[in-house]
Amino acid sequence: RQGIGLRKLGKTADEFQQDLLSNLYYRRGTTVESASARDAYEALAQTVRDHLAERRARTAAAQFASNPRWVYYLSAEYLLGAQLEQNLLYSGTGDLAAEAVKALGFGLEDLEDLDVEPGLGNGGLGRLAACLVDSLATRDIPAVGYGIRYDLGIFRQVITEEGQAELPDDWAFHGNPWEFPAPDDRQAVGFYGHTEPIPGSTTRKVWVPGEVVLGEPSHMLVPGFGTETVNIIRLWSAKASEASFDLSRFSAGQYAEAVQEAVRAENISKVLYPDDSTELGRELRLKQQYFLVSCSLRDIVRRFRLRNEGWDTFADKTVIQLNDTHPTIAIPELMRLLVDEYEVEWEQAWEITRRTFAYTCHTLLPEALETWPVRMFEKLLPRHLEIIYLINMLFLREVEARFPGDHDRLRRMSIIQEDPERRVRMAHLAVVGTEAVNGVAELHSKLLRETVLDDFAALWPAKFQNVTNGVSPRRFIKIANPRLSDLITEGLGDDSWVGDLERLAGLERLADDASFRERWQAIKRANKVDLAAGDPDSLTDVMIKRFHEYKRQQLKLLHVITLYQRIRQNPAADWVPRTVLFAGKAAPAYHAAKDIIRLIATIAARIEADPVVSPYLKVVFPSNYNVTLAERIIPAADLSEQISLAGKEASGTGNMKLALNGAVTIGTLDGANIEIRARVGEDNFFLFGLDAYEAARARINGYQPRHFYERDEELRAAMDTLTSGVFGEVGRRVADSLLGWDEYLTLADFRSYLECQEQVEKSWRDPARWTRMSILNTAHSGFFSSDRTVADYAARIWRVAPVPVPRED
Ligand code: 26Q
Repeated sequence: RQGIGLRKLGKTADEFQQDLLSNLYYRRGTTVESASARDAYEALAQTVRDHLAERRARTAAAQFASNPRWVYYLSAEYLLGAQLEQNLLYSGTGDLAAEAVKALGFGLEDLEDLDVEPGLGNGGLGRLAACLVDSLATRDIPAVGYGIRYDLGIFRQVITEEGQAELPDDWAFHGNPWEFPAPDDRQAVGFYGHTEPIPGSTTRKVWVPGEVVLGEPSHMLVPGFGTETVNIIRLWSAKASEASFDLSRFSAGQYAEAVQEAVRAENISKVLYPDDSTELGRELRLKQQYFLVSCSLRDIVRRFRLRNEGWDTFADKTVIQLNDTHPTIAIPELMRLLVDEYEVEWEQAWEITRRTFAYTCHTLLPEALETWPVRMFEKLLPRHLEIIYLINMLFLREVEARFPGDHDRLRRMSIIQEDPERRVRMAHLAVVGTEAVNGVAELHSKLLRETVLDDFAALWPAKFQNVTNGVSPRRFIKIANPRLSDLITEGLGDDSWVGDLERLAGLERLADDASFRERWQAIKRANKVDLAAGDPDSLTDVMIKRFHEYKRQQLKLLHVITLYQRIRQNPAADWVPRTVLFAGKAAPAYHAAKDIIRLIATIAARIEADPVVSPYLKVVFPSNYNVTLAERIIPAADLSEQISLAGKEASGTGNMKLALNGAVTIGTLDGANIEIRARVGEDNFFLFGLDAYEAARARINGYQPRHFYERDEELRAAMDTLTSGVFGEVGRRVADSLLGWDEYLTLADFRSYLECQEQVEKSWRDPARWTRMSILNTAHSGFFSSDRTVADYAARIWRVAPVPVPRED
């Protein structure tokens, strides 16, 4: 097959134009004269996709030839964001494209509006997966991300009189131009059924599944920035097998029954669970998890076997990173494949498995640690339960040998929880079956070792690591904030900072340059004008994240109510005008979180209608927060609200995106806030509230929210307003929950927060000072690039090196 040359893709404006035109005619069957915006969009997407596909082909060849250790990232969620702009940037075809579509009578922006974001994730964890695969490709690391191709992504949020309502997100309605179907690589996944012993073997078993579902992969291209590498994420879609269509029932006119089994099978990848903490004990969720795991592991094993190497090299050629416990069944599944299907001895299989996996934990909330009822496991995955029991027995033997007679320790550490019902503890399985366990920020990793996983840290101290999260500088500055990007490039002399974010430190010297500061400030203002959320000269105060009580949107609301009351009492004073912007979704079944959304809408309307207060205070709630909206809000933010109760937010990544774009943080000593503050400097960060140890102690010492209510007049006034019912029943419910128990110590931190906000206003009144703080935040946030995060994983956990892809000749 040698000597066959590829027709080169257009590299000049004329050639690119030609390619675009070909796609318009031959793929869309449309003429230039009759092309709609959608025709133009589809033709452009095809043209850009071809550029990436060509690189992809070279990448696959180069990576296969180097026979590296592969990184496989397993994640139930990928929150990728819109693809067109990123792909234009990464393929270097942005300018060509702008010119070419202009000739068709369209602007690039019009076409970008048609580019739908695949919302295949809930929030932080899914977005982190997207940033990490971006940086893996940027660092030339051979990697595949595995996930689920949900037909319906995270729901579309609409705000009504009753608060949040949810609509289905049929993201691929118009088709998805960025996807490459690979039906030949489909896999069969078993569920239910029973196991049978194999005569003469104590460890091997035959699993006879009761149901078989097909997994069909398609991939999305993941280009690296400033490199030739194009990796992929492989997303599995559930398909009923032919046999599940009941032709005899159909012939008998029982149409619904005829397809019942097929519908059941295909429901597995129908919809993303819209919950970002717990969705207790749903069988379909466990099915999704096993579906992802089984398809992906068979694909990984298939790829390994292409080389005909012995199993003893499997872990040298494979590392599988588990994005939280959601894909943890991969541990017993690999054991099952090795022991039952490939007849590897249990001890060798266990060694391979442990050396292959690593686990990232993303929480500290005890209720967010996944457990599954043993009964459910037994029914759905009978063979996996047997394997888990065996793993647990051998593990507890190890514990017993180290801590003889310590029965309480055995009970605490067991993979099986006994009371009040028998459940499988996925985090314990993940720690036992992996070589490395990491938290996602310094404090988080430390608290993991000291609290939820303390027994495991005592047994295996070397297993526990920290890898602080990071974000993609391409998506969250270069693309989201073009004005600031251009100024940074000018200030630093070149644009190498986009792929080497620590270079932002060079901006430090410009923080004292008055003309640079003025340009910086003018850009913030222009971004606010674009966002059109409020007066561009007001302090734009943003809290953008999922709604959860621990994140404490309630605390921000108490601040708003207090400002409202202060302004009413003294309308003539010199108030700092503020626009408070909230955005985020609540899990549909999380009523307390939805109450808070409704309360925000109520208070926003009340302020809007008040002529005394509205000149100084505005509350806005743009609906349907997603990656695309984040890219518009973040560049316009002055103040970044990171006010979770210390010890609850594992890391946060929105905090990094905002700091990078020159928003100043007001925050607690929680998650990555601590590391942000250490880097940007105490003077450029507004700190308030209890620390994690003080918070834990307060709870132990019998914390009483009423104590704070009684001693703080303004707090009492704000709470009484809620209780009075002027903001409706929701106001009452929120107040009752705070006064009754206040799980997240909102009232305890209220005064400290308000005083800190006064410091914010003092700084804001001095624009030179504020702008200096803003510049220094950007200058010292280079550490929070996901390129650095990936470099950390590569060096300390994966032990992998880059495989550069040669340029096209
Ligand atoms: C689990 C079982 C059943 C149904 C849903 C889930 C589920 C789904 C999503 C549980 C958790 C999630 C997502 C969690 C998440 O986004 N965590 C965030 O991860 C970020 C990246 O590390 C951190 O920055 C945040 O601090 C953390 O909250």
